[in-house]
Amino acid sequence: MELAAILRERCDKSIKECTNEELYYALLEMTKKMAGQKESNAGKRKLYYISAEFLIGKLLSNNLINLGIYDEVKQLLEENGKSLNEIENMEPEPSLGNGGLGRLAACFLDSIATLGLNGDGIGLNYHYGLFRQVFENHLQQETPNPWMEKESWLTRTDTVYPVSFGGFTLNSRMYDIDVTGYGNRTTKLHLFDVETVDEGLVRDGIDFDKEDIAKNLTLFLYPDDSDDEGRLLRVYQQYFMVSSGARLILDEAAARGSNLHDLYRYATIQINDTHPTMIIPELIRLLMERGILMDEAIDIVSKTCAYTNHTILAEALEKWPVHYLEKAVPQLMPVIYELNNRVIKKYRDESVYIIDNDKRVHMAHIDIHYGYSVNGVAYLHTEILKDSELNNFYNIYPEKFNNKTNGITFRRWLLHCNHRLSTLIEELIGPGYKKDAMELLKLGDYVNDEAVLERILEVKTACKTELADYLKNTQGIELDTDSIFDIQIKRLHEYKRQQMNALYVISKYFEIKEGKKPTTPITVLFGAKAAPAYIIAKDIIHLILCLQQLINHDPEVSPYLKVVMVENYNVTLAEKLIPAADIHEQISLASKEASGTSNMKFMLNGAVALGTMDGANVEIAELVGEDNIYIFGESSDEVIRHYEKADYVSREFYEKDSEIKRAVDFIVSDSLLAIGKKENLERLYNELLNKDWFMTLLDFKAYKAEKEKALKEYEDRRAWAKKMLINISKAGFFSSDRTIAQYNKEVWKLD
Ligand code: 26Q
Repeated sequence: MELAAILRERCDKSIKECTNEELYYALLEMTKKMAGQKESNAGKRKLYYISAEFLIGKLLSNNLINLGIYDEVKQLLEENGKSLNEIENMEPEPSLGNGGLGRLAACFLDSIATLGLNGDGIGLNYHYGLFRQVFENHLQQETPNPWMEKESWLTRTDTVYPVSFGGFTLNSRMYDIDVTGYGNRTTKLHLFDVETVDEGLVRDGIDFDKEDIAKNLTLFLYPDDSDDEGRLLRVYQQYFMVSSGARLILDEAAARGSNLHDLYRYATIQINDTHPTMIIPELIRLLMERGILMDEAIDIVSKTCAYTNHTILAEALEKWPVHYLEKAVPQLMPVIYELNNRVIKKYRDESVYIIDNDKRVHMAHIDIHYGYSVNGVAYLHTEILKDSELNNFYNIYPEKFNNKTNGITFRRWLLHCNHRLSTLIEELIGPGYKKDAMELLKLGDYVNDEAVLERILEVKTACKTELADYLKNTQGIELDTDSIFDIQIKRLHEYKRQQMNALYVISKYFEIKEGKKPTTPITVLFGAKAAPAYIIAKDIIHLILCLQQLINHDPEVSPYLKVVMVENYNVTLAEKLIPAADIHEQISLASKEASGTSNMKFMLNGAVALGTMDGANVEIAELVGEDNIYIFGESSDEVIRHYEKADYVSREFYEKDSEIKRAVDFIVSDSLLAIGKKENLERLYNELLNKDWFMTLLDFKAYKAEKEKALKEYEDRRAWAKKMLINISKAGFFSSDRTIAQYNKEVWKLD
């Protein structure tokens, strides 16, 4: 084994004598070498998946699995008294994404590599990524998350491009991460970085000088907030990424034989949400610089770029003021004005213009007019885009619209995070499901097999114990592994309605106080980061942490109910939490969650969903059938009607229902005010009572009733195990291999 040789070279020690840290770096070196020796995917036409976020997570285990040497390495280490798990703890998690969109991009790269497609990722190399979350006085604080150590998965390349902004130019250097495919070749993730970045710029927490672009451009990933001074920096980041990416794409296409007039035969670019949209005007500009006339340049680029939409929340659709772009990227403005003029000449409907009357540039409009494909990320989401949010565009370009329901890579979200379950599955149906996820359907043969159901339950219990040990060691949190693990993990956003779950906890607390005790104890687990400038989201975290303090220290209640909010929820924690879940909460207000992807991960790991008919929950419900999922709440059609008529008044629900009133009032009760901050709790209380934009109180009663049903049905362990098995067996559709194969067949058409 190569590892021993690497260790001799690095520190002249045997495996036994090495520290976990030394072993981690040696394994990193070995894995990088092996990935580097694998052939890259090839072909004439190449896909570039461009994204401001790639939430790749830790890479060591995943790479060992994909290279087919995981078991061998684990065993070798064990023979020498070492644990791969502990070595993994040495690896910092690169947090180059906010949440779903960034994690999706990472799953897609895994599937592109696995399917052997000719495609690479293009993004930015943020030095601190997304902030690290710490809790102080029951409040979220943000600190930097340094992840690039002296050695990392990054390989510095010699590719450097000058990128010009209004008034100055920065050098962009490309760093590569090899993405290993499962038993196949590799692709690359290209991350661009400024040479002049200065980590010394960071002051308190994650505060830094936002003006000094040369020093700060790739310091942090922007959280999805509305922090104004940061917005301009985000434009600089975006342009830096797309300009570097566009140069790379043109160079590579030319090297493969393109004369640029036929660029679309050599390259196709998937634009991940609007963040990389400026690649459209940038490519047009670069083609014109190379002698191609405007008309033709627009035509070429329009045949090269495709756009994925991930949201219907109006506030999340990017609209940049013209004066931002004039200042940061003046060279793009003539192109953007021309693109807009062509739209104005052709269409009278102002809602499809690129620049609006308030002089804001609608990035999605550029993508839709000047790209060849527009897709949503789940069936319902795409239908809503076509029928309402983007209906005016759908009427113009019906042929461009298509759906690509999201997926997840089973290598990370089953093989890596849940060895027990993947081993059991392999024992039952063989290894074929690892390459063809639909083979999981074969598990259907076992739904009435007592012995198998028993073993599924044993696996779950073992995962719960493992999570409990991990949280005890890392966060000092105690879990009762005999309790029902009810888990909600996702970014904190009002539309995802963590506040509804918190209100449930309050009402359960009352019941227990009044002597109505649950048969099996319940642990409600949360994990969520809030954008630093998102005040109400931070108030919701505050409420949950205050409830945790109150309930877990109340001897009357805590034997039956516990609330746990894990600190710094990230990919690593998700990998521990998901296998341990009994129930997972997917409770967004119907129509608001484009897809969700944790719902798919939980399902694959044998948890049962409690959710609304939103995003991909709709497809999950259809696959597993109503006995194997808990659905509640108003439909997306009804919700959309409420918004149109503006007829939802939260106060009415509060006044007419004493249970709701009591739960909401508890937010500002003496018990909670003794623990938390008056200002925060009162603000949240007022928000729920006077606004409640995402209709928490509307669905609360139905939510509570359905959750009680789930908790009751959990008691029949055999019936529950059957639900678990059915969820696992139907999860194959949500493999990102399926999603990527569909993108390729219907959009990219790589040869
Ligand atoms: C925009 C402007 C300025 C600053 C930040 C942003 C910004 C950053 C991140 C806007 C949006 C995001 C992230 C969005 C996201 O993660 N969307 C999720 O995408 C998943 C993958 O498709 C879906 O499953 C989720 O439903 C969707 O919420």
